[in-house]
Amino acid sequence: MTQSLLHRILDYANRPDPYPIYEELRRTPVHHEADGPYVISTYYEIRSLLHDPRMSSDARNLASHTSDPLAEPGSAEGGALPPGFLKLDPPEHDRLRRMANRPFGPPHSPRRVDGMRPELHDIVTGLIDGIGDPGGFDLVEQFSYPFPVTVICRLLGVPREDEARFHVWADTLAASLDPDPDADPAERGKDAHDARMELGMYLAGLIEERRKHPGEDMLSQLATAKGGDGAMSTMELLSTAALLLIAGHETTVNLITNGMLTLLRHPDVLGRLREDPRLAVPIVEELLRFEPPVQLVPQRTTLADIEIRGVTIPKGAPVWLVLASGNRDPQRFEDPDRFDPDRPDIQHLGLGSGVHSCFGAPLARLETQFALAELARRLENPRLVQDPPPYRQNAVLRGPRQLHITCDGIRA
Ligand code: PIM
Repeated sequence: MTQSLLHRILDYANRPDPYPIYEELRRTPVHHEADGPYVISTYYEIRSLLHDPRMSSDARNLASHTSDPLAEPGSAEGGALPPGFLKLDPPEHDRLRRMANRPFGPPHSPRRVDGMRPELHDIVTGLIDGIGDPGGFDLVEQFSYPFPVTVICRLLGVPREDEARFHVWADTLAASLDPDPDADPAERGKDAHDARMELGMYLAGLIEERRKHPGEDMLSQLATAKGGDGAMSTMELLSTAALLLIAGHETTVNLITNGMLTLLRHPDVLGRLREDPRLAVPIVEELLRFEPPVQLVPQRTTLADIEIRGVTIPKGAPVWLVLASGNRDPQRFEDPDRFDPDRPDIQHLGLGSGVHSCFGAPLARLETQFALAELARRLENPRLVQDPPPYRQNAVLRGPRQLHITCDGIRA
């Protein structure tokens, strides 16, 4: 039996290279299979819907939760945390995002991310120094995972030692985004619900401590803030903290690993980066186009009937926006399947666009620029041991589970 395009996207066998499937998908820019989501795969249509106020990110606006295999039945109700601002619409989204931004970015905290440069440098140096055997190591375990996790813990004020606990919850929540058509949705919903509950209780304890003894960290600042928007309620604070912790955890790891994999497949670019670390800036942008860590945005729905490319998406229908496909659309990018950091224009969709455009983008960019520039400089003659590497199950948050590298040594 021929598999539907949706099943092929979700089929683990296609994880190393989903791009030929996206190419097929783009022949029908608004693709709809019976009872399934409307899948948008072309650049201009995705961008237009990302900016369309008739689109909602709030699962409570879905006409039917069951018709979308990605819907999380447990997430919006039933005692767990309410949705974070990623899954809310204006005006609630805007208020929470503005409040979260106060201790994170301009105009109130213009130095926050940039001020982390010395810390990022120290963490990267420590991790590369700690690579035991340069003759054979797993980059994910030794570097790509611990780096962003250490950074988000420091930024939020979450003890790094608790990582083993929240790692399990973060993984369960990331897995709940992965629409395994054979899995029992009730079971998955329950797992995600339980993980959110436990993460919420863990963060509640932490926030209580930070309220009593505030530090310089973001949790302390969020817990004690009284800006123009007032204070966050305890539940808002918990769901914002959970969102930032998980987002800082499950995405940059893949951007860094996809980045090193791509550079090892393009040794000319890796060599140029070694000579000139400033090239890390366009390299990271081209990576966000070429191998984005969030392949598709699965949690949108329509607040009204929306006509696009001659198809009417009915109100309340689930919509998937396949960012990684839009990024390879030949109508937008010349020779889209070529990795080319010298492109004069790399206006990718890798960090989204519109009101939900990635909140953590400045940090994700800086972390990945640092990581790749230092790996390029310090690893002597690095090579891939296995190509393609083994991937994580997840089709939405896509990246290698391990990246085995061998090199001749580590430079000082
Ligand atoms: N996580 C962190 N930044 C963005 C995400 C995300 C976006 C869409 C779906 C799943 C995760």
